[in-house]
Amino acid sequence: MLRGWRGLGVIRSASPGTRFPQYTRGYAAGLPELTKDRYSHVKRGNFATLEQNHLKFFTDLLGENRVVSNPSDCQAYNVDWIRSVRGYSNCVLKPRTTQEVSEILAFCNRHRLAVCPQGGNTGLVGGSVPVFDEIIVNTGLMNKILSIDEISGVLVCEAGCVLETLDDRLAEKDLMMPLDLGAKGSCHIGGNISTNAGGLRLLRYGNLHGSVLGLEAVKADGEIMDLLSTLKKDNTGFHLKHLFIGSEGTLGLVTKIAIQCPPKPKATNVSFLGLQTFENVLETFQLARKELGEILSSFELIDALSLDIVTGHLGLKSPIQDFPFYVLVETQGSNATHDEDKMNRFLEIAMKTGTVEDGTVTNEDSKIKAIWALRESITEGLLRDGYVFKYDLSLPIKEFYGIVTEFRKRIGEDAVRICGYGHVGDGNIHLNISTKEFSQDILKRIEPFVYEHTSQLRGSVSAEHGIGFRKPKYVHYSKTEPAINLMKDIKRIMDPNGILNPYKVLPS
Ligand code: FAD
Ligand code: 2HG
Ligand code: ZN
Repeated sequence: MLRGWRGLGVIRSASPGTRFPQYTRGYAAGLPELTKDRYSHVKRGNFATLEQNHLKFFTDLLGENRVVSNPSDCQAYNVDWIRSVRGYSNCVLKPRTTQEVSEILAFCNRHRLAVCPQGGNTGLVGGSVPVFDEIIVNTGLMNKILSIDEISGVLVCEAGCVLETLDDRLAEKDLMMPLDLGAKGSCHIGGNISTNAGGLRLLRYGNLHGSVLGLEAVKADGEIMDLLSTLKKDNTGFHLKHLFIGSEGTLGLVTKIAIQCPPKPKATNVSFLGLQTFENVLETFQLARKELGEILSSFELIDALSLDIVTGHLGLKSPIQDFPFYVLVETQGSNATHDEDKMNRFLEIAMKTGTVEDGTVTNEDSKIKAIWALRESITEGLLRDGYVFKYDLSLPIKEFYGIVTEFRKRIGEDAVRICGYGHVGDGNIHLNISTKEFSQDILKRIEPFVYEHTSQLRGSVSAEHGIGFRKPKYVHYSKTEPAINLMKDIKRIMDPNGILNPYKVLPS
């Protein structure tokens, strides 16, 4: 029989939504090599170099406090959260209004100064920091909530609002954000939209192309595109907002957002289950879809070596004994009794048929948070291994885990750890290969094989994290040449001087 809650003990550190010490992390653990040295084949574009008169324009516009130009103060904005890339920009700008963003971009465009838009800097593909000396436009001070319509559930806010803050404010009105991710305490909604972030409940609430009703963005030449509709239906020509969703700051800087928010669920149940094989995981997923139907809000996989990261490095405790695989199954609904009945029936069948061997289930807030921490803290814990090679793949569900075993064969003991976790419900696995430090040799043994393999299975080389700096040359594994050419044409029209996030997303 399924066991109740037990053995969790005190949860230390890393609760969901912990605000990451992003601007100090790099120093404590050592700075990565400069990107220009590690990836020396990438050449700086023909952009201007920052001069005193440029800085004077920015300080006249923003005031001294919102222009960071001291190299040591700029350092933290130059390093990405997983310490994989590092630029050397000596200019970080912190606009407060769309008008200021517009004037910054118009000036940069006129003077051929390259720009790197930056939100919470939690991106995992090296897109959020400069490659060379691009000017960083950080949206941290554009953090006002403009309106929450309690009847329609529409939130309108500025791009720099932190995801968790938005969720907290919506909760006061019995609403919630339609997306959730482990970085919620630091990432900005503008960053989420620019990466089309997926997260932990996409299975239930869909992706941002569906929930974003409108947005405002500033083009490379400073022109403001007011697409901030709050209408659910608006078929007046091309749906331009979609160009900014997931284009990772290469087509414009997103400044405001209107987003459809679902009601906050009245009942949440979370179970954490232990399984022997990946086949058992698939059977359990199929059962969950059948038995939990519309209330299934998450179905997440954690393999043994992934759980070991959070129990080992972060001191979190697993509520069940050791297994090769674990799944976290969540329901969200409006009727506690109905939802609990469904969850219990699902668990009974899973235990009876033997697909699940042990598990725990809870509807208590603190315990739900503790279980989620096991899943959400993996990314953070992995950094303690050393350097992490990250792959975020969409694969046919049956082949989902094979890539992890394949790499265990290929790399074996030369890695500290090769593990897989992710969003089974969305067919999206996170393959992570950690090593003591960055190694070109290991990189060559992983890439391009990992992408070739994904492409052969007709998967996607970037399911939800984006392309950023590290993957442009692999886009062709998931997109045809005509599609890539059309993307390049769109980029040329919207940013003819190529100043917005150069070296990212599009292959050269
Ligand atoms: P940044 O990292 O600052 O920027 C990301 C990209 O967007 C960059 O290319 C940047 O130039 C661009 N950008 C940022 N703001 C703007 C703007 N206003 N206008 C135009 N371009 C902009 N991602 C997922 O999809 N699912 C997950 O489950 C998930 N979990 C994560 C868990 C952890 C612990 C961490 C560290 C990261 C996770 N991520 C996940 C990745 C990351 O959090 C998301 O990509 C997030 O959406 C990035 O938001 P950000 O504000 O930090 O953006
Ligand atoms: C998650 O699902 C994130 O936790 C991060 O997308 C994945 O660390 C990763 O590889
Ligand atoms: Zn993910």
